[in-house]
Amino acid sequence: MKLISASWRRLSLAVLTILLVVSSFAVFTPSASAETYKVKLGSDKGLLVFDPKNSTIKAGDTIEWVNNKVPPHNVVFDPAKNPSKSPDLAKSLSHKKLLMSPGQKETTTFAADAPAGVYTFYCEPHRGAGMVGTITVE
Ligand SMILES: [Cu+2]
Repeated sequence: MKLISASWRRLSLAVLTILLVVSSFAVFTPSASAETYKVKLGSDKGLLVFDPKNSTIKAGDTIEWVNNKVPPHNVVFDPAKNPSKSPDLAKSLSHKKLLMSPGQKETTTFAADAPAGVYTFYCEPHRGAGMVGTITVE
C-alpha cells in the first residue's frame, strides 16, 4: 500500500511537471508573432537577382529590403500579380524610389488581413534581366 501511494505521488508529480512545461510554452510562445524576413537586392556575387528570390511568409510579417550589389534597385509589386489583382494593394507594398547605395533599407509590412497567395515583384531597372521575385503569403 505504501509502495502504491509513493508511485502515485511520483506519477502525479510528473504529470504536474509536464503540465507546467506545456503551459509555460503557451505563455512564452505568442501564436501571432510577426517575423521579419530579409531580401537582398542584388546577390553577394553581383548577380541581378533578389536573394532569396522567393519567400514564404504569414500575413502580418515584414520584408526588409537591403540594397546590396550592382545598384540602383527598387521594389515594385506587379498590380496584376497579387491575390486580389489590386493595383492599390501593389502600390502600397512597393518602393518605387531607386536605392543608389549599398546598405540602404526599405521595409514592406503585409497587413494582418493581407489576402493569402502569391505576390510578384520586380526591380524596374533590371526587370528585363530577370530581377523578379515572389512573396507567398500563407
Ligand atoms: Cu535591380
